[in-house]
Amino acid sequence: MDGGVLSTKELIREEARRLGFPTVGFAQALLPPEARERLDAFLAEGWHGQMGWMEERREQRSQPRALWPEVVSVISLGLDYGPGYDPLASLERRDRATISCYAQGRDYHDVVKKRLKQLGQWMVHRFRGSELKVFVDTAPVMEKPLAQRAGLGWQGKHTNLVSRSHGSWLFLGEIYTTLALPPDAPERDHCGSCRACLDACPTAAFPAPYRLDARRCISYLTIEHRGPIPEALRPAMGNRIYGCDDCLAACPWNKFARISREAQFAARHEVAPRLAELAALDDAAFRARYSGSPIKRIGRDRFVRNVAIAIGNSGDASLRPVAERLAADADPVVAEAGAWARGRLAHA
Ligand code: B12
Ligand code: SF4
Ligand code: SF4
Repeated sequence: MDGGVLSTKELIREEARRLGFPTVGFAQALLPPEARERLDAFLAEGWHGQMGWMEERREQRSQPRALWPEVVSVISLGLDYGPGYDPLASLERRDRATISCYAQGRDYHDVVKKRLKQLGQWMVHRFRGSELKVFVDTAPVMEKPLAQRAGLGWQGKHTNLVSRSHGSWLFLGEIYTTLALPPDAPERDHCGSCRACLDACPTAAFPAPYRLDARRCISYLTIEHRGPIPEALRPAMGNRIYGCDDCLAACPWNKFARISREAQFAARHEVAPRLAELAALDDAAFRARYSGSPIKRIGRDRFVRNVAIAIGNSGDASLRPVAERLAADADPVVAEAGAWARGRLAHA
């Protein structure tokens, strides 16, 4: 590689760090055929549940050049969100809600996208004639395999990217660029014989290591799944009302993770609010409370459906009147969950 190309890469890394991305890596815009095969297998099993959008644009998802033929290199960027508290501590406080630590602060989509755009503008200005596109989460991009190839970490047995310096607490974003940048060394798997994440899952959502049946995952059930949640899975949800951190928190590599310095990810409300308080939210109050948070996306009805299930799991007789009120909710899915909770609390 000539010095000019190397310095381009180092300049980008430096600017990315200045913008607050602690980890940055470079890869060719190519994914191996396994990425496509594994995506096909996941979809063929139906493990994506109601996430029908995963079936669309498979070609683009599994091959960067199918999404954008001009792309030459992929820059993977990670922003850490290590919590400054034990994310599982609230699981025992049964009159309270457990909300995933990724969703306690400002929506990472907005925070990461804004930074990616700033970096992109800087690159377009600095490297005239180059073009780029920025992505975080929602585009048809396989972010984890790309980040592994760029050396940010490896896909652990819980399927998420684990970093030696940030553990499991890392959001991912990418810049697809027409610049030819020398790739970094891919990270290798450091899971070894560990299986802590697999054993920690409350709903047994891993049919095998590295493979997730999303339909059983509490993150999917509370965020993506519309309509009533299958009854058999409700008891294991406990008081988790938005996302789930159990498999991530179990990972021994988190001991190297620092607490995130990102002020925007700091909790904006009480970390574990009272279920009774959340059950009382109407549409306007829900929107006001969760404006700018990822939670807003699921809407009041899906959110209160999840709260009703947590109430049913609370074993707390003082929440019976709350369950009673939810059973009469105008939304039929909330009402069904409320009636289920009322039944569960009848003998509490
Ligand atoms: C769909 C989706 C979900 C779904 C499905 C999750 C999943 N694992 O597929 C649901 C709603 C359940 C979900 C949950 C969560 N998600 Co999500 N999700 C995504 C999304 C949009 C696509 C992921 C995808 O392509 N899945 C399809 C499957 C086929 O791909 P895969 O998981 O990579 O599967 C691989 C393995 O199965 C592996 N494999 C299969 N067999 C074998 C065998 C061996 C030996 C090996 C080595 C590998 C292997 O190969 C496959 C391809 O790489 C990405 C964003 C994106 N665009 O990439 C975010 C993303 C993965 N989610 C993210 C987060 C933070 C979460 C949660 C932690 C949120 C929470 N706290 O509630 C949970 C974690 C649950 C979990 N254990 O995965 C982050 C993860 C960041 C990171 N460090 O990895 C991402 C990258 C978003 C982002 N931009 O930051 N998510
Ligand atoms: S997020 Fe929770 S439910 Fe989903 S796989 Fe991990 S531990 Fe299991
Ligand atoms: S908990 Fe263990 S098996 Fe799971 S991702 Fe971390 S190191 Fe790998």
